[in-house]
Amino acid sequence: QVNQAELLLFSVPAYACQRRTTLVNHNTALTDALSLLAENAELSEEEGRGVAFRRAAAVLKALPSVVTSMAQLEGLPCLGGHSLRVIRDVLENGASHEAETTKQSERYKALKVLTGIFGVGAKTADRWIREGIHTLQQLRESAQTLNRAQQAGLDHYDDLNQPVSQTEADAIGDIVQKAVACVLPGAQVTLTGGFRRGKDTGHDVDFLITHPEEGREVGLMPKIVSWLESRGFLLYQKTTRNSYLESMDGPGRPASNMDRFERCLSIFKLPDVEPQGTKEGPISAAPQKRWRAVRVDLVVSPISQFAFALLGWTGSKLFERELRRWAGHEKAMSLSSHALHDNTQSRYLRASSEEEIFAHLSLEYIPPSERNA
Ligand code: 8DG
Ligand code: MN
Ligand code: MN
Repeated sequence: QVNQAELLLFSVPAYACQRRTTLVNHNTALTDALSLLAENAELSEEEGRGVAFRRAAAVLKALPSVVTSMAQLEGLPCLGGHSLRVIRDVLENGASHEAETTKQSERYKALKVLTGIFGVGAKTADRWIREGIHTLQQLRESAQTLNRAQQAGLDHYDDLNQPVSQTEADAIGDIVQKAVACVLPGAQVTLTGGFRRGKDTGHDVDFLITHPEEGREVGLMPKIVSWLESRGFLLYQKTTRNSYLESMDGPGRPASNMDRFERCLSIFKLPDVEPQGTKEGPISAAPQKRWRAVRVDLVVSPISQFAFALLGWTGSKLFERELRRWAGHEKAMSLSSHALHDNTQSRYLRASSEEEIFAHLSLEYIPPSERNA
């Protein structure tokens, strides 16, 4: 069917941080299959396989039109043998046999349900499955002790597995804005994560908070949390230092910041903002719930690190991973959400905007809406 003369060949750079990936995806049949296999690998703690499938999916997301034949994929990066077999299956048969089989497997279904509980990762889910726990009902009836996060996750399971809308994200933003303005006037709140990339739903809402005067942000998180807690906006919160990846990435954070509590994983109690009456449910005498639980991540950063934190918390996760890989492998630099270290010059490179960080890395600037790798 494909006319060789008009064969549409694609060309894509190797790192996701070199590409513009919008939310418009012309190859969802292919990327859904690869993403499902990536997710399954991650849930099975096969990180390498997971990344390989994620990278393959990201290449296809960046293509300007639909792929119709294997020949068009000639020369594209990140497409290993396994990913190519999956793609061929979808192109020839309309579906990936492996993806379909995985989706229907008891193990995958159980892993999905259990890791759908906030606070439950692949390891815990795997342990429970080996003990015969495959469903929420079985978990509730079991003698498993849950930690505080998992208990909250189980209590609010349905709410937390319902996507957060932009309206809800805005409402949460107003609350956070108000809290921050009350406890530290002049402090600034920025929406990050998927919503900053233009997504219209999310699994949570992410905010980055700073103050234009260095040092004024110290001790801010506990004050925000107290404000929210005293007004009944928090169903759960855990405030910690932000140590994600930094510990493995070598230099990235000045030791003087080690005692700063800067990250808060929380569950908000959000009063209803979506129009009512669309909610289905049994007709009963029970009073209708007038709020819903929403996952919210808060991060506080000193202004000197703000650009790094903004870049680091905007995502996507693969885009972030690829930025770090590019920095390390191509530039001999270490990038974290605190700093950029030039390993050749043995010094930190300053930046007060995301644009400057891309420039330090010799990358063309990619705006948030095009970081949807
Ligand atoms: P979603 O919520 O709409 O599903 O998508 P998202 O907003 O892209 O995903 P996310 O899980 O909320 O993550 C947003 C970004 O934050 C992502 O780039 C990864 C990054 N991130 C974490 N945890 C941590 C952490 O502990 N430290 C740092 N520096 N970044 C983190 O998710
Ligand atoms: Mn998010
Ligand atoms: Mn988040």
